[in-house]
Amino acid sequence: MKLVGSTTSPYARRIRLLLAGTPHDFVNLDIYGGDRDELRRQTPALKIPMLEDNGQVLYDSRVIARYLSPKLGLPPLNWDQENQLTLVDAANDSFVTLLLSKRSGIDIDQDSLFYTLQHERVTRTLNALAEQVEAGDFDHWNYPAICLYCLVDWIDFRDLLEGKAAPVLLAYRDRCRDRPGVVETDPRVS
Ligand SMILES: N[C@@H](CCC(=O)N[C@@H](CS)C(=O)NCC(=O)O)C(=O)O
Repeated sequence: MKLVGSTTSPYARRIRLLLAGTPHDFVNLDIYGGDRDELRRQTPALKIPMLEDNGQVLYDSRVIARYLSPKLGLPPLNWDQENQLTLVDAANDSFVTLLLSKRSGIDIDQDSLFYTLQHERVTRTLNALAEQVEAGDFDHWNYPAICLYCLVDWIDFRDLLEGKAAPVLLAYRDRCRDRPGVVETDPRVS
């Protein structure tokens, strides 16, 4: 099994955590720099993660997790867990958009429809996720919990985390420190 990703991608980290303890090759690409050609060879979507297993290629972390779950003996997600994943993905996608905009020299605090929508989405999704954390809905270390962990640790790593949800989410992140694979996949050290 070969996982193509990067050590900094929160989406690739989800799959690395899901695969903690399962033998696999991890290909670490610098997708915006020197490994762009390799990324082009791996996926026309030009996004990571990507998984290859016995000739089957899979794009998108959500699809990869669905493919891996039965192989790892995990139960399918219920509808509430699918919704948790959708909230995490919505926040993560908007944060990636904000970070790439910043790196492109765009003022992300400008009064424009596009950036107003991204800011509103990250605020509302993080608030909703923090409420669910407080209600105990992320207490079990399953795939949605892994994804929330990766989101929160990544937005902290990128200095993007602020607002009233931040203390609850950071406390959640800190409680997950001992989970399998978390230390080994820390983007600050790997
Ligand atoms: N929906 C995708 C999102 C993956 C994604 O956005 N990955 C980022 C890296 S963190 C990426 O490859 N970005 C490349 C780009 O946007 O050009 C998934 O869940 O796998």
